[in-house]
Amino acid sequence: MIQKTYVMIKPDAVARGLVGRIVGRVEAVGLTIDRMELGSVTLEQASANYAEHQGKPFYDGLVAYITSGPVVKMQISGEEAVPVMRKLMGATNPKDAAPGTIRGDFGLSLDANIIHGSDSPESAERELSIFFG
Ligand code: IDP
Ligand code: MG
Repeated sequence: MIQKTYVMIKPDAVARGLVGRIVGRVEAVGLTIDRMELGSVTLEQASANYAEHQGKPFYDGLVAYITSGPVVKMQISGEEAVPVMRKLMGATNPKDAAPGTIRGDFGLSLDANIIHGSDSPESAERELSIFFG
């Protein structure tokens, strides 16, 4: 089934000059970039995107980090785009992410883990509206 997903290259990856290599991997698996924008994340967008994590010990740090510098926001579509993107990203903690995945190859730590991707078609719809209206 053709799906849409929200993908965001996080501030550490933009600062480290990894945007081109990450976008190249998305294109290489045949997904389509419908929309792509460099910009910052507002506090409102960060708290809406990470609402499920409110109250957890890492929440404040996560919001501070994602609003700390420019990110690349993308709408990506294609066959099974949500799980395909999650597989391409790798496990949340770069230490557990397999080599060949984006987090496995570029991630430095659990908080600076390079990339965000929606975890379901329902999350994708919610996140795309948070970031693209
Ligand atoms: P996901 O990004 O793979 O979907 P989530 O569990 O939804 O992972 O967590 C959202 C983000 O919060 C992660 O990408 C990571 O940057 C951060 N995070 C998750 N768990 C922890 C933690 O235990 N400590 C610090 N940061 C965390
Ligand atoms: Mg998540």
